[in-house]
Amino acid sequence: MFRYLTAGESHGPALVGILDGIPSHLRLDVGAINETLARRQGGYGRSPRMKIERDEIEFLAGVRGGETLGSPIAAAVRNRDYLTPKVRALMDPLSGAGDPLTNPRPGHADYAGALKYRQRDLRNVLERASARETAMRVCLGAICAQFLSALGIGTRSYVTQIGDIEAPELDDWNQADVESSDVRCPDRESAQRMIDAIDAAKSAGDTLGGRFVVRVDGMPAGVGSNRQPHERLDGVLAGAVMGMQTVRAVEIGLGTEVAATPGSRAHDVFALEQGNVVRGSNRAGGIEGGMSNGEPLFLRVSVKPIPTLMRALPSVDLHAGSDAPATIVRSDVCVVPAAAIVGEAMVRLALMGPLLEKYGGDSMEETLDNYERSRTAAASLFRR
Ligand code: EPS
Repeated sequence: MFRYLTAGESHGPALVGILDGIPSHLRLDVGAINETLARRQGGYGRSPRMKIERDEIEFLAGVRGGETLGSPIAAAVRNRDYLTPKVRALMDPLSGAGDPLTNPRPGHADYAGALKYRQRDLRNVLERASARETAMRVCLGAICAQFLSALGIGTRSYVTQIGDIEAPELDDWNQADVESSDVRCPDRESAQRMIDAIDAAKSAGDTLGGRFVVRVDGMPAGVGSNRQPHERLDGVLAGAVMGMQTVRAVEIGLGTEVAATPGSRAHDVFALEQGNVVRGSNRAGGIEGGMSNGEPLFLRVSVKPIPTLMRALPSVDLHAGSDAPATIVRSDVCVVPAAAIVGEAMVRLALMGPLLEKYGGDSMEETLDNYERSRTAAASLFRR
């Protein structure tokens, strides 16, 4: 069974993660993992914290000589901020202490978490709710990317909207244009308008949400299942992506547009091209009946503006029992470009279970043998 866990406070010593179920003999490219971590740290509108951190993976278990052993993989990403005496005094696991944070931010985990864990200091909630935790998801997702790549599966994303600035939505795009954009948007004109919008929000003490899309190429047909609700690939993907901080909606293929689209224009017709079955479009986003259908997977993800506003929203001081503005902590203006990288990671992590369930294998050799056999059998199923 494939599974993963993360732990770590935003200003604690480190983020750690465990990946269980990755077959043995997967050769790991550490440079590529660190590159992915750096991509998440970029993006216009991030907090000054990003100048402090330089995220790098440290393997603690499950890897030897650059290859997975088949045992659980444990990894860490250290928090450099923790090395400053002030942060250490606040967060040291044994002696950490400081004035409590008492004014919850509307839209944040602060208040609900305080009630749930009986915490009178909101810091004890916000440390784990922080987007910092996504660094470890990206780290684990980058390991999974190398497994997926061995199966010919690639995942990429771009930003289609920041605030009310929308870029044209493309089915496919040149990833180099995304990587060279500070807002991860390949349309230069829209990208500039997004940057201007972030600047304006920053001056106003406000924050901005937005939207990004994720595309998965090389996805074989028949992954996921129509047997049970929890096995449906669309549900598995949407659940994983909704599990990100800030995400409020996940759409697949046509998404919410499907409600207003008649059946004659909502589906992907079949045709034959030189004897092969082809589809006229990909409105289903690569998933029919909860199973991948061999077309690229296509997800659209909407994220909210983050709840820490420099012009603080009205709140209350829970200790004093009086009206007070929400707590202000060092924060981002817009996290959408970084969220797109986290979205890629969540999709990678979410695909691992269904893929390993279908192809199995304790070593990469075994998994790839099963994969090849399955693909060959599928290709010849209707051949005459
Ligand atoms: C975050 C607040 C900021 C961000 C942080 C998410 O952190 P700090 O309070 O230390 O300035 O920088 O994001 C990260 C540290 C990261 O690695 O993405 C928040 O409150 O969610």
